[in-house]
Amino acid sequence: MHILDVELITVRLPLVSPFTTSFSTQTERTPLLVKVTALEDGVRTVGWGECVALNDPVYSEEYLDGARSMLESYLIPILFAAQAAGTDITAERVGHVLRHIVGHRMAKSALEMAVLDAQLRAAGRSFADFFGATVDRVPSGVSVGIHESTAQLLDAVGGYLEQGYVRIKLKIKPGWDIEPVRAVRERFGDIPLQVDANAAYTLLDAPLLRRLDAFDLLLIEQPLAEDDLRQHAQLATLMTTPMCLDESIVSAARAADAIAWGAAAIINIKPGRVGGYLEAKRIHDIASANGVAVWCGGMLETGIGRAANAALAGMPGFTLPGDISASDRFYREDITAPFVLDGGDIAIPTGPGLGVEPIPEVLADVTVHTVTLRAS
Ligand code: OSB
Ligand code: MG
Repeated sequence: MHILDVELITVRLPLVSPFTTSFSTQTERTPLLVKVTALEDGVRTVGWGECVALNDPVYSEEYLDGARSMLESYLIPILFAAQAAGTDITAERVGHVLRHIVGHRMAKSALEMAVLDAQLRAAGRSFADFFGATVDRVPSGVSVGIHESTAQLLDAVGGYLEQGYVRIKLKIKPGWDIEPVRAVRERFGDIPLQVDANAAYTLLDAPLLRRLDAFDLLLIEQPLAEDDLRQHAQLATLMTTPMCLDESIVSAARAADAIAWGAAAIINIKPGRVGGYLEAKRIHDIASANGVAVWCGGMLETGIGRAANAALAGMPGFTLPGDISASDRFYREDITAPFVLDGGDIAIPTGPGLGVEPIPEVLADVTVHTVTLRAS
């Protein structure tokens, strides 16, 4: 494929309600879209990527302005230079071409995703087909933020259950853990329930965290810091609740280590966090080979990222419901045709590439910044 230009489109979308985690409260989302225009056998093709970096470096070290700068100053010029030197650009080659840039996985992921979309659209092939998805719909879970009171939390959870979400994930932090979990269990009984601490605890909190074992949770996600693989392994021996890692799993190599060391019984796969959909697929394969369940996490994606995540989650190792909720979980109006809940499931798009694209008028309305880089 020959890339003609890459557009970096920053959009701003208000959230339907504030989303609070142990690290921040978000009231809006500012995703960075990557639009690649290319020629495949002389025919024009367009591909879309979505960068999941948050505005601030509070979930990982990446952040919106840094990711945009990285793409603009390094990743896209490096890709153009490789192309000028004779490399036929394919998604499979993007990671290799960018290998000398350390880190910046969310930025790399967005560029690789856009190239993959362009390439699959040109081939008339869907993301689901590319991943080898074995289902046409995926069960939908919802991530429920920290609320100001237990009563408000119970209202929110009740609303999601009424809409048909098949699994509830509660965000927890010190001071908002045992009691909200107990309250949700008492009110809603035996629902599939899990918690996510976003690295808010230390191993010294083990006695407190062990009290969560009483609530028969599906898993506890990332209780300790990103770098604490050994300490997660130790905590796992102290708790019966299965240990799931999110922030810690930044690559297939790290996933292999976490599994070998007993730090992860379950893995949350987020393509942006691990550097792209190809690396995400490798983590799925490693986990499956080791009998470790995976599920697809979320980063409040627009319909662009949501489409790709749904396709990925169609792979057979994704045996737990993901954080792939309907568009209206976060947005009144998505930039693509909305993803909707259907009997607790989200349908995987079937068209070429992502199978969805931004609606031009909607995109124009929410775009706050655009920059275009052209191949020489
Ligand atoms: O830890 O899974 C997380 C959102 C932003 C950053 C980190 C996380 C989350 C979520 C939301 O839990 C998942 C979603 O997109 O529905
Ligand atoms: Mg998480």
